[in-house]
Formats: sequence, structure tokens, C-alpha cells
Amino acid sequence: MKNRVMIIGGVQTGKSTLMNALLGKERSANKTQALVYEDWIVDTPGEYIENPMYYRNIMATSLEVTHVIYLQDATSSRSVFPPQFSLGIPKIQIGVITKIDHPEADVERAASLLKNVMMRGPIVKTSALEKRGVEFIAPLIALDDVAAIKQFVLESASPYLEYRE
Ligand SMILES: Nc1nc2c(ncn2[C@@H]2O[C@H](COP(=O)(O)OP(=O)(O)OP(=O)(O)O)[C@@H](O)[C@H]2O)c(=O)[nH]1
Ligand SMILES: [Mg+2]
Repeated sequence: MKNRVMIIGGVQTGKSTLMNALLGKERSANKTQALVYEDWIVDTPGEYIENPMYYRNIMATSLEVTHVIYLQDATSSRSVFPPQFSLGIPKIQIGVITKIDHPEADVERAASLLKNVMMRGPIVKTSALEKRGVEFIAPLIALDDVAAIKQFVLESASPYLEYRE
């Protein structure tokens, strides 16, 4: 399978804005109403993770991807993911923190909230608005295993990348 990523995260946390930035689209994001497949990305509505009724859609869609982005908004003090949610999805996990440019962003809090959903793995800190950190995501999705991802993160020694154990 060609590598492909599903982005999941709460309502209005910046999933579609991130997708647009990753695909180099200048358009601004509207509310996502259903699954959106575009190139190597599957964007999901925030409701899919906020409402357990939709979990099966997430599970079914995960079969079509190689990687999953668990997205945490840096301005939010809560995690929308049920604890250990990623355990049920055997795909390569990438944590992404959005809106790090925001005056109310708390990046460290966001990183520890991500620990609730994925116990270990790479975390990318991004601002789609200021186009910071976003450039690391495509190279991570191109990698096929966790060891290579870890090596990439450690070698890049970027403030936007972290590997949590
Ligand atoms: N400051 C700042 N705002 C952002 C950033 N990314 C997204 N936003 C804002 O966050 C809001 C929600 O963005 P969306 O990309 O539509 O969020 P979403 O997660 O796709 O939302 P749903 O489709 O409803 O689940 C918009 O007002 C964006 O402008 C960012 O990096 N920085
Ligand atoms: Mg959206």
C-alpha cells in the first residue's frame, strides 16, 4: 500500500487546516462533514472521535491507511481521545500538536495530553498558520516503521520534533 495517513482529533482543532498546509493548498478550511480523501491524506470530522457512535467509522477507515495522526490542539486543556485509544488501531502513530503560534497555546500540556492516547512515539509541534513544524509530517509518513521514525526524529534534532518513550 502507498503510505497514507488518517488525521483524527476533536472538533475545530485544526485537522483540515493542517491537511491543506500539507498539500500546499491555500484555501481555508470549512467544517468537515464527512470523510475527505485527498492524495495521501484522509481527513475526518471532529465528531468522529468526540462521539463514540462514530468509532466504528474510524476503525473501518483505519484499514485503508498506514499511519494515524492523533491531533491535539495546543490551546485545549482536554483530550478527546479515550485512554489508550490507539491500542485498538494497529497503525504507525504520530502525535501532532496544532496552533503552537496561539497566545493561549500550552505545548507541554498538549504533549502530555497526547500521552493519554499514544503511550510513546513521535510528536510534531506545528503551526499551520505560520507554516512551522508542518514540513516534518510528510517525511514521517514516508517512513514504514517505528525504528526509522525514531531515528529520523533524533537525527533531525529539531525543536518541532520530539520522541516520547
Ligand atoms: N492560531 C492558529 N489557528 C489555527 C491553526 N490551525 C487551524 N486553526 C484555526 O482553527 C479553526 C479550526 O480549523 P479546522 O482546520 O477547520 O479544524 P478541524 O479540526 O478540521 O475542524 P472539524 O472539521 O470541525 O473537525 C479555524 O478557525 C482555523 O483557522 C494554527 O496553526 N494556528
Ligand atoms: Mg475539518
